[in-house]
Amino acid sequence: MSFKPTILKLGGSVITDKKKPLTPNLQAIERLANEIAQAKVSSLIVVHGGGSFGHYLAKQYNLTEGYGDPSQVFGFSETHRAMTKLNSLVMEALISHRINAVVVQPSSFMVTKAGRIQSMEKKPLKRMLDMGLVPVLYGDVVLDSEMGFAILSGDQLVSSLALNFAASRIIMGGDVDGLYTKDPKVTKSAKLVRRVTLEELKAQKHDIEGSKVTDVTGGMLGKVRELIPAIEHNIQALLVNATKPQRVYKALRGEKVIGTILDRG
Ligand code: IP8
Repeated sequence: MSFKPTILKLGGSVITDKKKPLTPNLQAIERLANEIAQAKVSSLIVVHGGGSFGHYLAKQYNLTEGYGDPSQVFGFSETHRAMTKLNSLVMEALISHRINAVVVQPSSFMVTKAGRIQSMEKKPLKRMLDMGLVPVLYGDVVLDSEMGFAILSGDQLVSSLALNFAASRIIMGGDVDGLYTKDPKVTKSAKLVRRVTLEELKAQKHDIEGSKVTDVTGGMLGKVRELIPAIEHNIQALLVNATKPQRVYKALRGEKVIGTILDRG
């Protein structure tokens, strides 16, 4: 029996210290692994971001514009290696909580064209889900048919996986409670918006500025924009603050939780 999967994104800003290069937040990783285990979701795909691992190196080697000179090829290797290091910490935590997690490396089964996912091999992932495995993917450097290579954000992955595997819902665990009327890190009076419709999202009605720290894939603005195709297909997305204990757990359980729901309206 197969269920429609839930797609959970663990933001790089949650599982790493984004201000310190190559620094994981082990406490957060451990807590989130525990929340995922406790929630006992029947079908789940986990995607995590790059934080101070992938973004730091992608910026250092200027990888966002694609292949420019041979020195960047080593940058590809280093950036990918950094992501596998972060991923192995996430995997350790998930496995220690007896989650049937299995790594699926995006660069090995996906190709992009001008930075957008062009093709992917779907069969292994489909079979993993049928088997009750929890595929764990991450933002990665991937081969690109026009640019040589590209940075594939976890957010684009989430949206594409949701569409390709007919997800029941998307849960985005970030470092803010959701979307605000203004940037909450700058404006104290900013108010959390509990629900945003597709129309409002497209009109950019609320404050969804890009993040201020190193993020080569566009921060909050990039995140919500990427979700539009999935929301158009009636897949609801919920933004929650994964730095706060129990929010991801409640979201996975379908319980009432502080956050922003994005839906077709
Ligand atoms: O943190 C980016 O993934 P994101 C991954 O989900 C790299 O945007 C390699 C920078």
